[in-house]
Parts: sequence; structure tokens; C-alpha cells
Amino acid sequence: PAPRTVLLTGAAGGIGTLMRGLLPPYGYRLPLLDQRPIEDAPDAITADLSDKEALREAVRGVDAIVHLAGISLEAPFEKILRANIEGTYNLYEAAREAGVRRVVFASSNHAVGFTPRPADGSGAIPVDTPRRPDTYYGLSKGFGEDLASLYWDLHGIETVSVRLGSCFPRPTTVRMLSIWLSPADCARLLHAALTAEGVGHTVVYGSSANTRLWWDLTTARSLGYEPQDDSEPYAAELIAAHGELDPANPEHTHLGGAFCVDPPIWPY
Ligand code: 15L
Repeated sequence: PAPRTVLLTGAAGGIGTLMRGLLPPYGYRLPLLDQRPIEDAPDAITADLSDKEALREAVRGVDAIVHLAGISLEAPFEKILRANIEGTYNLYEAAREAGVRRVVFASSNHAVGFTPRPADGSGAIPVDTPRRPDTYYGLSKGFGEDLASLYWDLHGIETVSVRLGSCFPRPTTVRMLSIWLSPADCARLLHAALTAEGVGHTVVYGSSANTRLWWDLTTARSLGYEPQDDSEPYAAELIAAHGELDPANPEHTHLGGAFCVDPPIWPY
């Protein structure tokens, strides 16, 4: 049966906040978890991913988990280790103990961020491209994908690892024209990842159907995802403001963009 009660971790974050509005129309009940309290959601569980007891409580009775929690930018290794590596392990352990059968894991393009971006007109980056993390953050996303693979093979917990692009209400850089994921398409993709059958462990890229797409959406589409949006209407304005991508600028030559050169640092 399709999952109905879905734990949303990282519910106070950027994507979490958007999905709290956009997923319920698909029929989900969404218990929430975040380390930060959520003002308009008094029932949300406020706990961090090191709190194993809280995680056990949070996963009880849920059909699936959308795991967005953790550090979403670069940070010192010790912080990444605790939040993203140990934290994701703690969540999968709680899921295993509670018999949860499906996880959707928020991976990131930064797991493969040092992959050269395709030149105009060349082939798209496939999902099985070798890992080339651009940060400790990206490294932790590769760890999460491998943990998901292990828990499928060992314990039969299915995961779709979504290497998310830039999920914001609108693209704000020229790079984002290629990897933008509109919030509405993000909800479509998460719904597909929650309901597709027989996913085992599947890695997909997460973006809209952008004209300037850099990667291969075939695997995402094989889950039943049909993106409806394209960043192209924003292209003229962004290019007029920032210029075209410059092959001589290291920020513009790799999938991970600025993360490869001067990554934004997690402020908390
Ligand atoms: C990410 O993984 C970040 O969490 C997000 O804030 C964006 O910066 C995104 O990547 C991106 O590459 O644009």
C-alpha cells in the first residue's frame, strides 16, 4: 500500500518548510521533526539526530521517512560527522528497529560536485558518474547514499536518494538555470519516490525539466516523476544581470559551482 504517514525530518529548513505546504495535498499526514522548534506546528518533535530516543519515538507508526535533516552547507568535519553521518545512521537504525520500509534521502549534487559541468550540447551527467564530493558536506551525502544501499541489501529498507539541485522558489544564479528544482516539482518528485514500486536503492537527480539541464533525469522519470517546470523563463534576466557562465572561472566549470571554490558555511 502507498505510504500515508510520512515523517518529515528537517521540517523547519528551506525545503522542509516548502514541503509542509506542498505534500499534504497528495494525501500524506506529515509528522514533523527538527532541531529547531516550528512556530506554527506545536506537535512537531524538537530533537536533533543524536537523540536516539527521540528518533525511536518519531518513527513509531510511520510508513515512510523523508529525510531532509542535517547540515545543508559546508561545516567543519566534526559537525558534519555528528549531524550528517552519525545522524543519518541513527535515523536508519531507528527505522530498522521500527520496521519502516521506505526512506527518501535528501542527497545533493555536491556528492558529485567536482564533476566537470557538461559543455553546451554535450551529454548529460549520468547517475552512475563516479563520486566527486566538493566539500565535507558533499562527502556526507555520498555516505548517506552508501548507507541507504547497505540498509537495502542487509535489511530490505528501500531508499530513493535524490541528488537535489537548487530547490528555491525561483533560480537566482546562472548555474541554477541548469539544476533548479521548482518547489512544485520537488513535491512531485518526493511523491514519486515515496510511491514507486521496487526501488531497492535508487539514486536520482532532482531538478525540473530545465532547458539547460546538466544531468540525466531518466532515472527520476522511471519512478513516475514528470517535471512540469523549466527555469528558462528566468534565463534572460539572470544572464543580463550576471553574464553567461565563464569557462575560465573555476566557480563555473564544475557541477558544484561555488562549493568547489569557496563553499557557503553552515551558520548554526
Ligand atoms: C545544496 O546542497 C545546498 O543545500 C543548497 O543550499 C544549495 O546551495 C544547493 O546545494 C545548490 O547546489 O545550489
